[in-house]
Amino acid sequence: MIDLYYAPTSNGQRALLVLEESGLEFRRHTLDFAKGDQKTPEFTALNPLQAMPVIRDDKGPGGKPLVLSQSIAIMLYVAEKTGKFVPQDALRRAQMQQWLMLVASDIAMTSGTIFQLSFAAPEKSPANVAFFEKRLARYFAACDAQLAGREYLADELSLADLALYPNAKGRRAVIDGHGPMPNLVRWIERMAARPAVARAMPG
Ligand SMILES: N[C@@H](CCC(=O)N[C@@H](CS)C(=O)NCC(=O)O)C(=O)O
Repeated sequence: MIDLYYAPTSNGQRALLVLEESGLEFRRHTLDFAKGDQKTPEFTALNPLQAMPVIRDDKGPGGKPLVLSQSIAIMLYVAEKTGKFVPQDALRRAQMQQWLMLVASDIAMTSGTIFQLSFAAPEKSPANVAFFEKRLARYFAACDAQLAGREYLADELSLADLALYPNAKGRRAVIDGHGPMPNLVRWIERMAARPAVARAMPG
């Protein structure tokens, strides 16, 4: 059994999505940040960074328990455990890795920076928020171009799609405000229609 420690942010949703799509059995434990669930000694023992998502798999490699943080690491682990979401074909696999890394290093970071600048930073600056929104829109435009004539980023559903979806759904205003990005919008609708995606991220 896998225990998922989760909160409904794009990082948490990424881990939830891959687990829902995988068909693996798991239990979801939702953390309440306002109550400080992420700072308890029990949770800190799972992740000293006091951040979710975290999974604990009681049947990890070698049959031993495994505790893992970092949403993309969790996605890669679930993919390896199930043999899903990584294309067999070498070309598709290389493309999947490129788009997965774009999400991991650029899209998630830029989206997170917009959140920090809007809500957490000591000085608020609409101009800085607009600067990072424009940067994020460039990444989304690249995804839109890749999705022209394709159903998924690497032609078949892969980790790249599951990683991107929470950021694309959560930043829909950036996509619409800097569009049109018709291929990306159709992809969002296609993803939303998948039963596992709808279970993980309803509405
Ligand atoms: N790079 C990490 C980021 C994890 C992260 O920053 N999680 C945040 C929420 S998105 C968190 O748990 N923050 C705890 C807090 O705000 O106290 C990942 O991909 O999992």
